[in-house]
Amino acid sequence: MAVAPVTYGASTRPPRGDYSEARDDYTCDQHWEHYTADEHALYSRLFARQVKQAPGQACEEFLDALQELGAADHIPRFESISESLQRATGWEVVAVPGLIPEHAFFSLLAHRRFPVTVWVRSPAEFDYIVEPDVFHDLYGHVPLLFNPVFADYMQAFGRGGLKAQGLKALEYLARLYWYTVEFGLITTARGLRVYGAGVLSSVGETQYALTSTKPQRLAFDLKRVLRTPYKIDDYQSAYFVVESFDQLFADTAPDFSPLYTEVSDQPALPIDTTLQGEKSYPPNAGAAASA
Ligand code: HBI
Ligand code: FE
Repeated sequence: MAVAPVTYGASTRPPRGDYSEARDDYTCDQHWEHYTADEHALYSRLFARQVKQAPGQACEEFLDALQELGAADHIPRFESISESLQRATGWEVVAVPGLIPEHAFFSLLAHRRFPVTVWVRSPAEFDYIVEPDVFHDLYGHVPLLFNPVFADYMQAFGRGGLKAQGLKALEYLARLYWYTVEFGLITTARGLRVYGAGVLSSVGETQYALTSTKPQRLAFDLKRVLRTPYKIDDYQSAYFVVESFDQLFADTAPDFSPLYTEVSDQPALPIDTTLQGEKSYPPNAGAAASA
């Protein structure tokens, strides 16, 4: 199936992956038997490295769900994850060849179907990869789908995406996705923790997001997020911090249409400065955020 370039983040690029077998909804078969021993080993090394740094950095809700991904010594079968995920929150993991067009992506989310890329990054991309591969999607995104509130947020996001397309407001909604689902932080009694998949699945950014003095960490404010562009090929200059997933869900539950109208007339806001009156959070103390 010919696939139009997909805007992912701020740029479009021809999609990577084999779309020839993709169905109309862009899902495909995982073909678990096609993975090589080297691919299982690479996934396993990525998993072992990230899970080692997760305690004290990833949020509790993520840590609680990690074991649901099954054994870490091979790439899991998506249908086995879907069995436990269905029981937990009614979501399922579906295989896709790679990045898929926005409409297909949002439609899957709106039906509690999370698209997971089937291919594995190359060894050369061990530390950094531009597009989501099976590790980023499974390790970064799937555990939080076991959390009922976050699972509801993701479905609402899918529905909101379909609506935003109709309102030509996708670029705003992509910012919300970026600053929450991909790069979101959450404040806890023991300091800041990560919930964003792009940070959780990155070797260096978790530490940077929590302890570096460079980026700013702003209290989540929906309008600020919708007006703040992001960078896709470097660590973030700004992270947004929620107090809870309940707050994230509540703050983004209302209809966005009037907001889109309002922000479309306003200039983008700077990513690397804290504006007058904005609440920001200090970095976690100490190099290794205590567990
Ligand atoms: N496709 N497979 C896949 N995964 C994504 O995260 C994804 C996508 N297509 C579009 C898209 N994300 C963006 O539009 C969202 O990040 C907003
Ligand atoms: Fe992602």
